[in-house]
Amino acid sequence: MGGTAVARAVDFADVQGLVRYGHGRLTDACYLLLRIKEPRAARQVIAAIQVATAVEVATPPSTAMQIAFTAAGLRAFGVRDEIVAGFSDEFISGMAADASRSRRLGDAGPSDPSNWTWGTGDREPHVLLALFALPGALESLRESLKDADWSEAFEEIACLDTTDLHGFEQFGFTDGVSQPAVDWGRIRELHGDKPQYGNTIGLGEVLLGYPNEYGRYTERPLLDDNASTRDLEPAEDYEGKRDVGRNGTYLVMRDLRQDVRSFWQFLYHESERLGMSADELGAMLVGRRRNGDPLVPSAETSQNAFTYSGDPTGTQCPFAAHIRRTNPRNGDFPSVPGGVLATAAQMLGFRRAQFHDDLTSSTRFHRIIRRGREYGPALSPEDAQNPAPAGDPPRGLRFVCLNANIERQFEFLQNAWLINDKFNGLANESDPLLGNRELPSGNGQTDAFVIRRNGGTRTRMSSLPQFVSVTGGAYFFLPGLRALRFLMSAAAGAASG
Ligand code: N7H
Repeated sequence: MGGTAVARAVDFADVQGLVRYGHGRLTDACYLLLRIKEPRAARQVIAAIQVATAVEVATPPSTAMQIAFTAAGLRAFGVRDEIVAGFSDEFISGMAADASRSRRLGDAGPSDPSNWTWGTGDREPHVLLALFALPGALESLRESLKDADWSEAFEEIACLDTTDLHGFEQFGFTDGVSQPAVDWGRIRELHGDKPQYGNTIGLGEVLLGYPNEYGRYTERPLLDDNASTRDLEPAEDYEGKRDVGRNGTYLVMRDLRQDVRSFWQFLYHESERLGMSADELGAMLVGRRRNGDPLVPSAETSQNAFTYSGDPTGTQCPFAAHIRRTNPRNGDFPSVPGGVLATAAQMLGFRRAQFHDDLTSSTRFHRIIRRGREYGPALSPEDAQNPAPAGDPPRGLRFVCLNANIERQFEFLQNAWLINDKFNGLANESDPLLGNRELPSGNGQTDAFVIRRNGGTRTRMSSLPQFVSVTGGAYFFLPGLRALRFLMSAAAGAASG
């Protein structure tokens, strides 16, 4: 560190709106995936785009646009290698370019990148332009972009449409209940070594250029302070450096196709065998009922004020349930038996396992902000009983999440919590919604789901079908507005680093 860090307040005018707001009112949305044909024309188009900021306004706008770039996209714009090299390794190598990363993400079998409709080879996007609008206003927003320079600037790989399912996702469950609260005011003390569970995360878990939950600054490109970099914000942690990352975040996008018919057909069939309703069994797979209520008691005023500490045996909410995997909540549970060393081992993920322990590590280091949207026509559980007609349209989730450290947040969650068949001391179970049904090596099944009941009885289901497959994906950098202008300027190609 080149000096003492001086904390500065967040300039919301420099943060893209999507980080602070999900644009929920703007129910119509689409994602344009673009490749650059001509960098000069592309820069001009982007300079004319009014990127929505995180500033709170009295009258919310009727449309919003956000922009993000892959590492290949930054290079295609001519951004110098030294600058691109300052971003994280995962971002630079991309989601699908490396077989070992694909294996870690579980992108195998039907989800293998070779089957994706976008995200690899010449279908790897350079630019993501996310458009949001009030009902009926999306088409004119799209058209407004397409002036003479547009077709010179870009090749459009895909326009990913979305569907407003009024707060539900395609399997029929309430969506968007739990999000971490971001410490925008920077009032929280950040200590990597103190176990604590809470829903608030440090700003540096989302935005680059601020301290994260370890109290450290995440790596990002820092440039010498000179005339060409003067418009960038100064780095807080290095005197004399300007910060390309400040107020930016990584945006992870995964196109997830959901087989709603096989999901409900499985639930109806199995629930009858087990003497419960399909809704009850579905709630066990998710960890919440369809109305969003969690399976463990929560405060009356909130569907999100709970931990799993009152359910150490997984009899209320199965250990493998989707929301218990994706946010185990007890990871920081302060009273790990065995004192300080055992607590530290627990936090680091070394402590082997009683059933009720979170085998993993501290939850607060692995939170993400979810900003996805559904696509395809809705299908009710009743209609899902019918076989698919010819030409049944695809449906699913355009999963989007924001985080400052892709490896420690999204990738950890996907690998250690979602697809890991030993999560929480389980065996042969992966995430019941999203997990693959066999190990990436092909040597073993991960298609089980176990329900534990009071008194120690267990009901084991096997042969869970694969309900979700990946059809595309990429890692993007969603810059702050100053950094956006800088990256699009000639200076990013010529400035000294
Ligand atoms: Fe998940 N689903 O419909 O069942 N998810 N998710 N997810 N998910 C959540 O809180 C779903 C996916 C998380 O804090 C709910 O919004 C489906 C990926 C996290 O308690 C429901 C797909 C990843 C949470 C679903 C899908 C995550 C969460 C409960 C794919 C990360 C918050 C409602 C098609 C890599 C957990 C809510 C918490 C909640 C569903 C994907 C993560 C209903 C269908 C890929 C962190």
